Amino acid sequence: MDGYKERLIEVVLARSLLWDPQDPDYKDKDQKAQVWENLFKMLTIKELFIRIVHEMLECTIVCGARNSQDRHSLEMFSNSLFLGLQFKESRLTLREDGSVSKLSLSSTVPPPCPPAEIDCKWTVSLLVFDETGIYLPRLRFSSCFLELKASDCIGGRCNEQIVDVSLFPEPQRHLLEEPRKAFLIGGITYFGSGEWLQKTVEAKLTLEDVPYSQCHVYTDPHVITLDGKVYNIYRRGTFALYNDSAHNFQVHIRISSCAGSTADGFCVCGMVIRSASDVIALDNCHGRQTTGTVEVTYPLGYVSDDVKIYEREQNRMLSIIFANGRRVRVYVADFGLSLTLFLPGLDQNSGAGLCGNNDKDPENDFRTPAGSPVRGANEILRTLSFVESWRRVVL
Ligand SMILES: [Ca+2]
Repeated sequence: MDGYKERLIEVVLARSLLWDPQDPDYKDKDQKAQVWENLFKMLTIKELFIRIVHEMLECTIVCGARNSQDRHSLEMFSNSLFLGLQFKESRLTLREDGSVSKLSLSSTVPPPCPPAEIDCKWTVSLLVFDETGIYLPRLRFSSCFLELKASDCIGGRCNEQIVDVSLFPEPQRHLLEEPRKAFLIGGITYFGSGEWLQKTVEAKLTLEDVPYSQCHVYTDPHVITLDGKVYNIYRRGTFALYNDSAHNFQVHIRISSCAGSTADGFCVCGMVIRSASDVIALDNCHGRQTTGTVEVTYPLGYVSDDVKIYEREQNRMLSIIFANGRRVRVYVADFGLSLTLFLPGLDQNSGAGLCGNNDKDPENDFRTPAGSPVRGANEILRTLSFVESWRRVVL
């Protein structure tokens, strides 16, 4: 047995039998100490065995009466005590809405470093894998790297190192029906003259899906807002479909006469999406494209790697997917565009526009850009006022 484990056993013996901080009775250590003090007046330890297997320590004890060689107990076994680095939150549930959870890393034992060895430390690199071992990049940490120095440990206790962790949407994934399990693995590197055998520290994660909100604009054009309110747009012009300044995301649509129709009508002929510094325009408002097609351009001349555009059904179906989880799906019909805006749970209660305010309440969707409720003598006039309030350009 190496010297470090012998030192650990000395520490355990010095702490009487209250060695398991995970034990629910540990809070009553004062009371328990009193019980033991009284027992020790009558009892003595006949046999004591301490085993360390990997990072687990277990004790076996046989007690007997002080005044008798013959009277003794059966073998009693302690709970296992983990020796090493561990996360306080061994299980953590993360919701797919970007909310922040805390992970606390600490050591149950002091580092095997001489006090004068000031550079002695552990470093822990964090990675997350799903149940099949596939790396999950959509978990984000405030730091992917933790460092515990010997100076963080005083008197056998080590200060906690805390990291923030958030789960962000996976843009190309279908919605999950069940929470997904994952594993947070921290790879440990030890820098010191002593011995440290533990190679990893782990936490079990449950990843909870947060359903996307969807806003539909279809045919001539009917709208179903993010909160489910249904209305029609009977105006031409350019309108703010959705504006979320907090997340730097905007979608504008242009409504004109329906392509191929001699009758007056109202159809979406183009749209512009801005996400941070990326701008994507879809246009068939100027007659340059044949019926049933749309021109995709980048007004700033480029888009970043945060944007992916997929085309299906002979370019009739376009999916514009952003790394932050927002998506726009566009169907290019002969008359114009039908589209669906998908927003992750992260965006709830943020943003406004013709798609409403995304707060789960369809009754309050008709609000102006200033946030005031739209009023009207009847529902038709109220709808017109609401649509007009989000107009940006008159055609
Ligand atoms: Ca609402």
